[in-house]
Amino acid sequence: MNIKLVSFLLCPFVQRSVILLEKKQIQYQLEYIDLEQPPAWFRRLSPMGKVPLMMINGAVLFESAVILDFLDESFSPRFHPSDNLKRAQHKAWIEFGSSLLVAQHGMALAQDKEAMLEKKDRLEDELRHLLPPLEQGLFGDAVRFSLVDAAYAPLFMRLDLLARINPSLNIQYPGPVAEWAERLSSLPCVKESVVDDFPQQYRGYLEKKGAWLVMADRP
Ligand SMILES: N[C@@H](CCC(=O)N[C@@H](CS)C(=O)NCC(=O)O)C(=O)O
Repeated sequence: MNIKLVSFLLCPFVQRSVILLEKKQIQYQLEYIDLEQPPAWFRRLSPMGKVPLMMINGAVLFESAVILDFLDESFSPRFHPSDNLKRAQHKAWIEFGSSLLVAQHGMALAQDKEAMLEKKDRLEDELRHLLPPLEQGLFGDAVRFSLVDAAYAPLFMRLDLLARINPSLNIQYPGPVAEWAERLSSLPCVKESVVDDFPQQYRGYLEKKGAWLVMADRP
């Protein structure tokens, strides 16, 4: 199969696919585009104008959760549970993870301290929803990788980076969420899923957008 993934350098939704491609050791090409000035071919192929866009032998796929499903069904080993109900639960939590990514992005780009703190409080509340499934061992563990892992690792990577950029952020994770975040960040497929200078690129993006979290320490 000839697989090409179209990406924006910092996109967490694309990163989900990259994590799975790396985990399954699938050959692929990655093409970065400028989302602010997308090429005409991209606008033609991407109905919602969003990345990730995946081309498989010329056929087009979009939406990160759909791409994860396709890769999982097409290349072994399978990481989605074989049980129908558990698989549906995993898909539901991946959807929740997408809403957390949107919330994290909003917090990261907040233009003033008040807005940032308000978004941070909301995100912390939402993160607490992860406690019951984690305590029930629904998502897998150190030996069982899951697509939920691939879907959430980009979130925790960005939260970790933000906390390094501005230690006052100090996000409060419930214990099992903190353990999960740490486990995901140590996985080779996660480490290899971003460019080497990702922290600098991410910071540069936040600076360009005037995010309070990076501008706060400026005179
Ligand atoms: N629901 C989509 C979200 C993808 C998404 O929001 N991608 C962002 C980049 S990280 C994008 O392409 N934004 C361009 C736009 O909204 O115009 C998915 O899961 O793939």
